[in-house]
Amino acid sequence: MADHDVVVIGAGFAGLYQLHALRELGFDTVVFEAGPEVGGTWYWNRYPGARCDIESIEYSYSFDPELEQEWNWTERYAAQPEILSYIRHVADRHDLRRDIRFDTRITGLDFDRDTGEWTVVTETGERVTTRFVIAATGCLSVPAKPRFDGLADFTGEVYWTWDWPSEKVDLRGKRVAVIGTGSSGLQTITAIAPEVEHLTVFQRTPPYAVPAHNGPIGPALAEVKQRYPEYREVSRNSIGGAQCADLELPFFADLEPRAATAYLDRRWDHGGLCFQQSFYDLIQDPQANELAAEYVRARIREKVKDPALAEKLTPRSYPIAAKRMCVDTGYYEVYNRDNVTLVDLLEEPISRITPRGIRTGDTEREFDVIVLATGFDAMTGALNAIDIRNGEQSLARRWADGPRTYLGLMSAGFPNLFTITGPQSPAVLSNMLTSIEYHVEWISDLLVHLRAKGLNRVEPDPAAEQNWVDIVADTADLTLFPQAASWYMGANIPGKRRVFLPFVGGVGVYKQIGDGVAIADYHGFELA
Ligand code: NA7
Repeated sequence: MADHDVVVIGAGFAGLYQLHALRELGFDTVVFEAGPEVGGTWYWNRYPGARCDIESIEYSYSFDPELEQEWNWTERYAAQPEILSYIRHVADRHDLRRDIRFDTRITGLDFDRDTGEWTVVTETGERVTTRFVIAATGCLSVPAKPRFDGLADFTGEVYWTWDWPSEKVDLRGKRVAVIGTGSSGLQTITAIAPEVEHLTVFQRTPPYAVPAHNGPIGPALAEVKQRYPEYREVSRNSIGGAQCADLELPFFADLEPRAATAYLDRRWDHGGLCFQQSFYDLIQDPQANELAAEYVRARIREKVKDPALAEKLTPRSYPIAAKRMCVDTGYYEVYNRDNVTLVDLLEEPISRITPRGIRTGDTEREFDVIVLATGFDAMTGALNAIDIRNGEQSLARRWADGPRTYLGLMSAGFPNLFTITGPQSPAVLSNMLTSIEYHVEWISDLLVHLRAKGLNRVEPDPAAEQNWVDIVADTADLTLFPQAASWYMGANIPGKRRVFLPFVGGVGVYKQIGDGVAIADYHGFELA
């Protein structure tokens, strides 16, 4: 008999809700968490300025109506400390910590076909058996760690945004370099520019950033609290798992040019990632996309006083939204400061890091601090970091040419192993909270179904899995996403096979498919 019914890996938003849900359903469940505290992404990514790019009203659990009512977000977009307090509050409120083993990294999973049990192996070699494993390991939890020659010889301080120290880092009076201009880099740059002596930003690819228009949350929260159930229902059936207030979603071809620009104005004024939903087909129609891209480029020229600098900050090499867009709180304005310099790595690539600073070509710039904001091995990184085996084969090997899943939930040949917001589900293209809750509830329902039928094994039928792999690839090919070298494509990791990782169809469509599969007696899954 196995030690547990279910082992959950990770105590972030996904793992915590999965623990709570299964405990309520009477499953003996234990969570293993590598870190010393709950929070996952929001525990580790505590760099200055770290903030969610989904609105607080949406970036929260919906499963607990009392929690919805009692928690008061202070800002329209919550900062990392507030999100972490929220997660801690949820852990306390539901007494979750007693079933979480902290500081315990899982390094191996092995399925025994004879016993039908998984053996879970920890970093220290401890072995635990379980009937089911649920990987709540996060989509952006394993850092990319690009190689910079000489980094180990740098005599100043080095910080990675994903592993920022818990104690305050004093950057006042220091010469600071930031490498990377994705969301993490942008937020760090915006936060630290006013306090450092000099900031030098090393940019490889300029992002498209839209303003957050962040501020106190105001009466919006109280208003939504009065109709949270209906509000959440709309989000669950939307494209991105979040709403853009009452803004409509027109097809670009239906709009006169002036009307199209008016939509972009409205979205820009509203703020945030809703900008990429200015048109229903913004990521499909090249003309729609170019109009939106050109709109952002014009705004950059307005914000940055030096035209040559504005041009360097202007993205031109890929469609807007084909890489994750950034939501900024004064990013471009930072470059009007006297203490900020931009180094365009396309003109002068980094040749090495020296003991005193960073060398590009013949130029060596000296720094006291280097901050690396260089991204993550997205979606598959955390799963491939665990040696997952089914007796004969490893999951990493099976996924060498790209992930193979059915609905992003399970992989054929690896029974009783689920992934929450796994590759080939909407995940990173959506409000993660909406997608997490859907998966947690879908998996919980399936475990209840198995228990009720006296069954103990589930895995995808290989044909259903192949069909899903094809659907994910074919739908991505209908969009402009594959035109960017993004982490959605695995392009930021040397040697990683370039396939589009998330499902582009939207959370509403995905929910219809997932619900339909469940209603049809888990069609495409083999239950035994
Ligand atoms: P991102 O979005 O992957 O950004 C990483 C940045 O680091 C990006 O600008 C990269 O440039 C840059 N980078 C990566 N490797 C290098 C090297 N070797 N040299 C120079 N520059 C490099 O990660 P974030 O952490 O900012 O954001 C991740 C998600 O977190 C975000 O989308 C939100 O969902 C929250 P590149 O574009 O590859 O040229």
